[in-house]
Amino acid sequence: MTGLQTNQRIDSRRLWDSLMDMARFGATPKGGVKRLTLTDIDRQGRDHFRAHCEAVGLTVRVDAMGNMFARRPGRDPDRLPVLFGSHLDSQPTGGKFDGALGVIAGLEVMRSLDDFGIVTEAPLELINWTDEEGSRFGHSLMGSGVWAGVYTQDRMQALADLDGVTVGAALRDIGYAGPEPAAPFPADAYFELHIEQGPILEAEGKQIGIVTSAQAQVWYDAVVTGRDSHAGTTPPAARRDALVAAAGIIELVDRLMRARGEAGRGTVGRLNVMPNSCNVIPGEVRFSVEFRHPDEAEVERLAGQFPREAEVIARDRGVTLELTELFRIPAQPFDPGCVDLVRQAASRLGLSAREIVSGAGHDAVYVARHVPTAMIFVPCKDGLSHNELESILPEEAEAGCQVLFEAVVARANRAL
Ligand code: HGY
Ligand code: MN
Ligand code: MN
Repeated sequence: MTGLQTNQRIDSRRLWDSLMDMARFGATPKGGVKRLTLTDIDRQGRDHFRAHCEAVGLTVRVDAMGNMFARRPGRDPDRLPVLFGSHLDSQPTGGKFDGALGVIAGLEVMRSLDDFGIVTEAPLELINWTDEEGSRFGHSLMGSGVWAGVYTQDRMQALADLDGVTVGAALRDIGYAGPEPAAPFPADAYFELHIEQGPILEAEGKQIGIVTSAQAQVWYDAVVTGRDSHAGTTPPAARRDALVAAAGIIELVDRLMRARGEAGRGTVGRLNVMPNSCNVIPGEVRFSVEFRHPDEAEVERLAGQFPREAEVIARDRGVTLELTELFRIPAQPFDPGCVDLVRQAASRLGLSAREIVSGAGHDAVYVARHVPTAMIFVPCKDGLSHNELESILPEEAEAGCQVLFEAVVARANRAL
């Protein structure tokens, strides 16, 4: 059956119930989720996802980075698979829908294909990418980044959390260090449904975001080293206060962001003070820094300006700064053919839509280096995400899932 009549609708009630089901794993009192990657809670969510994939006959593979691939055979086994999915890991104070929407909607696509007795020409693979968020080990897009060959498996598996647990050990502990190498394999396309995580679609009353590209970003790990000393006895001239110096660098991040107007993005999200004692002048402060911008040239300029000016602040404060660039992601355009399938699906369904650039990073950004890729956005309330109050409406989940369904089926049944 080529293409899809729009009267074949996904089951929105089943979709919503499955989203609420997944939200039980790591549920927080404020209505969000804390499902940090490779924790036992993440394992429970993964096992739950695997069980529901296998319940509809999908074959689940796991690669060496814990990426999960749930495969549905196509009529023609020689055709390249159409991939779709997202991530099940969350921020520490995350929402129910960041990542989970794309994975659970993908499961709904598979279930609906069974309901309609559709066997697509190409095989399909639903994916759960490991550690998209980066909040536990300080490095986002980890699973898809190794799969795409952007990061080496060894370097990523050696990363440790604040308790010294490495990625490799955590993968083994939860039983998701898979036998398959985490490496790109030939595929026909990749689609990712995700909440916008920003205010644009809601403000404009649009139901679907046709994502044309994702903005550039650069992340750093910063360590400022001064000297621990007694808060009561150390006079100003003798102080080498790592926290005061860090405060100056954090203010610099904000200043460089604001100098770029509404499109500027600069954040220090994580900070650790040592020894973190009330009456000790901090000797060491470690913190994260990230900048983003739709114009890649701006990120390049920031990558030159920020280290230079941060070094001056450190020197003036008599401390040392060790700044490690963790990664730099160029702006990533998506595949026009796949983007057009999203546009056509939204139009066929009579959904209001607009093109949009993704402010957030997504696994799709790395998959796009190997596979024609597109993303579908739906609005979220107040544009809020990475917050336990993150919320969407059932009809918004339904609209996004229906567009995903149509784009995937159209691509998997296209004439080659
Ligand atoms: O950081 C990001 O852009 C993604 O939401 N993890
Ligand atoms: Mn996400
Ligand atoms: Mn996120």
